[in-house]
Parts: sequence; structure tokens; C-alpha cells
Amino acid sequence: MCDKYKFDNVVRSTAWSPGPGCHGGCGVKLYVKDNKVVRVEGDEEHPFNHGRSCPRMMALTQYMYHPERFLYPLKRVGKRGEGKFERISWDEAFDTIEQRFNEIKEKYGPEAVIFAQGTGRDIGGAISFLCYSFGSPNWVQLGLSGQSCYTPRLGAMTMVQGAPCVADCGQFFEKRYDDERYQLPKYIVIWGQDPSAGCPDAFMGAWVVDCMKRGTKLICIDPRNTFYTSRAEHFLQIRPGTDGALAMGMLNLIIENKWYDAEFVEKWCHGFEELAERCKEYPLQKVSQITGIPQEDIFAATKAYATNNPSSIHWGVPIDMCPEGTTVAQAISLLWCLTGNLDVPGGNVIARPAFLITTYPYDTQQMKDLYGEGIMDFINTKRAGADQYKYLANFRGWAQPDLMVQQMIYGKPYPIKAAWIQTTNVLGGQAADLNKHYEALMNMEFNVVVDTFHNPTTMAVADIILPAATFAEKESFRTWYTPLQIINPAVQVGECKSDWEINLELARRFNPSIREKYPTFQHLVNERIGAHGFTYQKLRDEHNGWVYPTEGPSVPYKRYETGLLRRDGKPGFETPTGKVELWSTRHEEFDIDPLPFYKEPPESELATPELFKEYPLVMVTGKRSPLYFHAEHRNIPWLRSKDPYPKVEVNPKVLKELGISDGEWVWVENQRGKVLRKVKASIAMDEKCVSVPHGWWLPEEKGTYPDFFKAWTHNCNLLVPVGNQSSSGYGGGAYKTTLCRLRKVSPDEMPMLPPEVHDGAKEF
Ligand SMILES: Nc1nc2c(c(=O)[nH]1)N[C@H]1C(S)=C(S)[C@@H](COP(=O)(O)OP(=O)(O)OC[C@H]3O[C@@H](n4cnc5c(=O)[nH]c(N)nc54)[C@H](O)[C@@H]3O)O[C@H]1N2
Ligand SMILES: Nc1nc2c(c(=O)[nH]1)N[C@H]1C(S)=C(S)[C@@H](COP(=O)(O)OP(=O)(O)OC[C@H]3O[C@@H](n4cnc5c(=O)[nH]c(N)nc54)[C@H](O)[C@@H]3O)O[C@H]1N2
Ligand code: SF4
Ligand SMILES: [Mo]
Repeated sequence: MCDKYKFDNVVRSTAWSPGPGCHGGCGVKLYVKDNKVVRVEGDEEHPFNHGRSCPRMMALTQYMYHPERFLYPLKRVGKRGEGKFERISWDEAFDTIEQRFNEIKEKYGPEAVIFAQGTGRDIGGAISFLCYSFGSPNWVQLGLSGQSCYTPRLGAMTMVQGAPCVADCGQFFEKRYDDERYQLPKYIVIWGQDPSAGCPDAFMGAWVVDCMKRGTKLICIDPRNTFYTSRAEHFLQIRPGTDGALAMGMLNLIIENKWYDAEFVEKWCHGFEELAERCKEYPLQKVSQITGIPQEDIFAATKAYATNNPSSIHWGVPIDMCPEGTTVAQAISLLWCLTGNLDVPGGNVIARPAFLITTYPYDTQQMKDLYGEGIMDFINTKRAGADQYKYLANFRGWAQPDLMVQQMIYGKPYPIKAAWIQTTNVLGGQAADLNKHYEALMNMEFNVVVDTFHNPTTMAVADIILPAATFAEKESFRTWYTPLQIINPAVQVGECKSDWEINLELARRFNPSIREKYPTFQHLVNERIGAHGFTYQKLRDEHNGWVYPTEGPSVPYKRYETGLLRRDGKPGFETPTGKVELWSTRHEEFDIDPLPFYKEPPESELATPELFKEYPLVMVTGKRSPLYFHAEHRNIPWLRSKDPYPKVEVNPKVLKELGISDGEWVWVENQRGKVLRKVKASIAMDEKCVSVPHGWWLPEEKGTYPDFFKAWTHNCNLLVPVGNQSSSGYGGGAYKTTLCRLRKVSPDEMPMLPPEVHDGAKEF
């Protein structure tokens, strides 16, 4: 054996960011030599991934030991945008943050400090913990227009069924497909999802392939051809943003043709007659016209799904990003309820965290469990959006992002003066309307960013930067559905700290009782998992780092029959009527339509025909790439070498009409701006759409003002607006439906630069 393959030890851990960055919970083996991770492998014994992994996981060592990684805290010493930062100690960093946040609290109130995060990583729990320990109600996914990622789907499922559901790939059992309780779905409907590219929402993409290998057939709904559409029995190539119409049309067909489970509907559903009446507004011909899908294809796919039990639906973020995202999710979720596929083997199974242990509050009840009964009253007094949207006030904890950015700029109804930014690259990819978010963050007196590398956000607006540990360097835990897992450190890199460690230290400073309660992070973990007899050490030493519940409320199936879904222990669902609410009584309470309906995208050939003449292509942004996680990984050589340029994918026929060649650089532009992209001709694309990957900036370019790593040249969110949130306050971010056109780049055209805006920061 050569030296390369000799290791000092192997540490089993869970890959949950930073590193691959994803929502998944892969088991990994980290091979350590001389206190360095030298090799990474998927853990073949781990039931989540059975040894598989992805390019970003394989490139972990290039990420961890990258020469430009943040290794210690930094403070800004020049002006914002000058790129001058100086190393400071952790003590100085904590002292400065404590002092500046407390000054702002005294002057403007705790609500003037916002706590911003990106997508679901192990830090959602840590950041809400810090936010509430400081006393601010403004925990926010800053820039994510309409909170359009999973929250609309979670909200819809919680209102209708009392809990979220996921496609059943046996993930709730340790033996997976071999568990005798499990049954394979006859069909999986992949609706606006590219599972293998992204493993989104705690669902590993390869599970769909596992099912396909065992005989499951596919129905795909996507505007684009993908690995899955090319293998599907039914492929519905939909016009972006019209999924609500399709879902209503499918519900109508199911009701008209009596393909629903009459017994289940009779016994367990509320409001069937009203739903049937509403669905009549969506006859097949009309739905076909709206969606652009042939009538016979809609009919055949609906029949296949509804008459072959069990079958499941697996859906993605484009659903949240439809206009009225919560109502689209509501309509789709009713499909599995009506067809007898709810909480049955191989259907859409009710998904709860293992042992009901929460770290990252997903709904209002979990907020109360973690932070006490009074938490919602406390945050709703001042939380941005809570007074405007009753739905939002009664679901989850985040402030409304589209309102928040306005408030940061205009100071109404009260001023926002500082931002804690952790796990998000707001200006690199998360935020729609890049200029607005730049202005908003520049308007802050003090910004802290916790991250791993410089990026447009750190360069443009950070006053203090704290270096975050990767999953290979930290203790943490995970209960995104199942199993209960720990994240186990293999090594230390520089002075990097885990997000939990950072937030716990600051929380102790803002609320001294926390110091006594949680002298170490393990005290906090052990408190959260202790009711079940677990400790961090026990999971690590006796359970390989993971454990599956074998009975009780987080184990399927048909828990509505046994009383395991409701807090009062009665059979039924955790909804006001105790039934699946086809007619939502909670929507009634929140003054929004109790029944689902369709709304046209804000910009489209039907909604804005004049605009469409000028911008005749639908810009579908954000297709996930297995090489990159959002705006990350462009600096990782193994990954970047496989996909080096910001691209736009276009159907060759469209290119021919425009006289543009494959490989040429073009402007993708609309009334809000333009971004530079390299053309990739692709027959996968529909002729009416172009695919524009998001999160593009160039780490190899100059990071200082006005270049900011060319974010203003390539970030497609310059073209995506804010302010299209649904009537619930959630959903509707126009990331997949904005109109655009392509234009050749003339040699004299200068790349876009950021606007000049007032810098609200004070020197310190
Ligand atoms: N145009 C367009 N824009 C989109 C989308 C789209 O489809 N189209 N999708 C949207 C969606 S769904 C989402 S959820 C957002 C996501 O947006 P973000 O979550 O902001 O995306 P990232 O680029 O991954 O930014 C995360 C940043 O945090 C750092 N980081 C990663 N993990 C950790 C960690 O554990 N701790 C700390 N402290 N830092 C970490 C990374 O280095 C990176 O700089 O983007 C949205 N933006
Ligand atoms: N590698 C990697 N993995 C990721 C991420 C990443 O950036 N990189 N991001 C993570 C995050 S935060 C999220 S939210 C998920 C998102 O992951 P997904 O939910 O899979 O979202 P997308 O890749 O945006 O789109 C999925 C598919 O929907 C299609 N689509 C686009 N618009 C529409 C539409 O209007 N209707 C329908 N029916 N289909 C449409 C696209 O063509 C694409 O094939 O991925 C997560 N995983
Ligand atoms: S993207 Fe998928 S394969 Fe990669 S670490 Fe995440 S869950 Fe595992
Ligand atoms: Mo997301």
C-alpha cells in the first residue's frame, strides 16, 4: 500500500454543510492523516446514502484547505468595498459584536438587528436561537423573495394535512426498501424537481433511481428535458409557473372520473363538495391552453397516477416560486390526499423529525416547543410581515423578506440598523433584485458575516467576518426528518468555529442565563435529545452516529387511524376539523381563499402581452448543478473545471432565428438590467424558455468595488424582481418566470457595475 492510502484514523460523520452545502444527510468517512483530512468517502453502511456521494463531497479537501479560506476573524479597516480587512482575535470579534449590537438595541430596540440566513443547513436552529436570545423578532431569509423555498410547500401541507409529507422511498426505515412494511410506488411523479442534481429537502436524488431499478415508473412535469424526463412514461412539458392550473385540472379529472378514494374522502376529508365545484373551473381544454401541454397527455398522466396505487409525488422549489406558491402547493398536495396515497407505503408519507426532536423550527408548534408558548406573541408584535399576513403570523418564524428589504432601505415602520448574516451570500445568489439588497445592506450601520470565503456579500458590506467550520470540523446534530444524526469533527482548521459555537457564545453574552444552562454545546444537544435517552457521546460511540426510531409518532404508516398525529392523541389529522382540509378552515381564519386556484405569472405572454413582445423568452433561473451549491464552489478547481462559465442554455432553433452561435457571449436582458452569459445550445430546452443558472460571480476576479467579483456582470438576480409574494406572504418569488431576451454583445459595451449608494456604516 502506498503512503497515500495510509491513514491515522477514520471519522464517521454527517455531511451537512459547509462542504457539499446541501440539504442531505449523507454518512461520510473522513480519512485523517497528520491532523488533516486526506480522503472522503460515502459511508457504505449509512442507510441514507449507502456509500454514495457527489462531486462536491469528493472535492471537500480542496474546499477545507483552500488557500483563500477564512481561518480567523477579520475586521474591516478601510471603507466598505475597499477590501481591507485585518486579523483580530475571537475575543475582540465577540466584544465588538456584543458592543455594537447592544448600542443599536439601546438606541432603536432589539428589532433593529436582523438575523439573516440562507437555505436549510444545520444552522437554522443556531440562528433563531441567537436571534431570540438577543431579543429580536427578525429572523429572516434575507432576499429570498416570497420566502420561496420549501416554506410555501410546508405551509400548505401543514394547513391541509397538519404535517408535511414526502415521497416514500423507505427513508423512514433503517432497512429501507427491504423493510417488510415498505411498498414500492408504482409511479413517482417528479414535479418541478431535479433530484439527482441537488438532493433537496432532505431527500437524496439517488433514491428515485433506486425505485426505478426496482420497477417504479416516472411521470415528469418540467419545462426542460432532464435525465428523468427522458426515462419517463409520461412527460408533461409545462409552461413555467402554470403548475397551479395543471394541478387544478388534474384534481378535476380525478373527481369527474371518480378516480379518487371515496372511502378515504368520506371518512377523513373536509370540504369535498366545495373543492369539486371549484375544480369545475378547470376543464381539460382550458388547462391545456394555459399550461401548453396536450390534453391527451394530461389525461393519460393523471389516470396513470390516480389509478395505480400506491404512487407518490416528489416536488421541487419551482412550486414555491409559482405565483400564489402556497395555493399551488395546496392543490398538488390534495392530489395525494384524494387518491388514497396519504401516509401509506409507497405514497406520500407524513414526514416528522426522528423522535419528534427539533433543532430547526419548521412550524409554529415547533417554535413553541423550542422557545416557549409565548414566542409567537413576542415575535409577532414587531416581526416584518406579521401584521400584514395572518398566515405568516401563524406559521413558522421568519420575517417576510420582500417587506424586510424595503424596511432596511426606508426605515418604516421602524428602522433596521444592523444585519447578522450567516450561511447566506445575499448579493451572490440568494437575493432577488440585487441592487435593492445592496442598497439595503449598505444602509446598515453594522454587518457581521459568518462564512468560509470572501464573496460579493463579504466584500461589499461586511464589517466583521467570522470564519465558519466545515462539517468535518464541528460538532452538531441533525433531525431533518429521519434519522437522528450527529455531525462529528475529524480535525480543526485554523481558528474556525462551528456556527453553533459562535452563536452560543454570543447568546450567552446577550442572555447570561444561557451561560449557566449550556456551558458547552454538548449540553445543548444533550438537552434536546436527552428525553429519549440519547447523548451526543452515545450516538457517536454506540450508534455509528445515527439512529432510527422504530415505533411511535415519527414512524409511518396510517398514523391518522391510531391517534399518533394529533397532540390530543385522537385519531385524525392535526387540523382544526381533525380531517384533511380540502377546504382550509385555517385559510378562512387568515382571510385567504380556502380553496386552491390558479394565478398567471406576473410577467408572461398572457399577463403582459406588450412586454412579451419585447422580451419573448421565459427566463427560468436556478437549475441546480451537481457541481455547485447556489453561489458556492466556483473557487474549487475540481468543480469549476467541469463547468467554467456562466451560461445560458438555449434551444438551437431560437439561436438560429437570432443569428447567435453556440459558445458566443450574449446579454440576457430585460427592463431591469442585463447579465453576460456564454451560450450553450441545448435541445433539452423548450423553444419558449431559456435556462439561466444562478449564483454566478467569479472568485478569480477583483473583489473590491466596483468589481465585486463581477457579480454585477453575471448574477441573473439583477433581472429578477421582488414584491410578488402570494396572498399568504409566502411563495411567488419570480425566479422561474421572468421574461427576457438575448442580445449579441457589442465590443464597446461595458460590463454592469453596482450603483453608487450611501454607506450607512460608521468607522470603528
Ligand atoms: N435566480 C435564482 N436565485 C435563487 C434561486 C433560484 O432558483 N434562482 N434559488 C433560491 C433559493 S431556493 C435559495 S434557498 C437561496 C439560497 O441562497 P444561499 O443559501 O445564500 O446560497 P449559497 O450561495 O449557498 O450561500 C451560502 C453562503 O454561506 C456559506 N456557507 C455554507 N454553509 C455554511 C454554514 O454551514 N455556515 C456558515 N456560516 N456559512 C456557510 C457559503 O460559503 C456561502 O457563501 O438562493 C435563492 N436564489
Ligand atoms: N447541487 C445543488 N443542490 C442543491 C442546490 C444547489 O444550488 N446546488 N440548491 C438547494 C436548494 S436551496 C433547493 S431549494 C433545491 C432546489 O432544487 P429543485 O427543487 O430540483 O429546483 P430546480 O433545480 O430549480 O428546478 C428543478 C426542475 O424544475 C424545472 N422547472 C423550472 N421551472 C419550472 C416550473 O415553473 N414548473 C415546473 N413544473 N418545473 C419547473 C427545472 O427545469 C428543473 O429541471 O436544491 C437544493 N440542492
Ligand atoms: S448532495 Fe446528495 S450526495 Fe452530495 S452530500 Fe448532499 S445528500 Fe449527499
Ligand atoms: Mo432553496
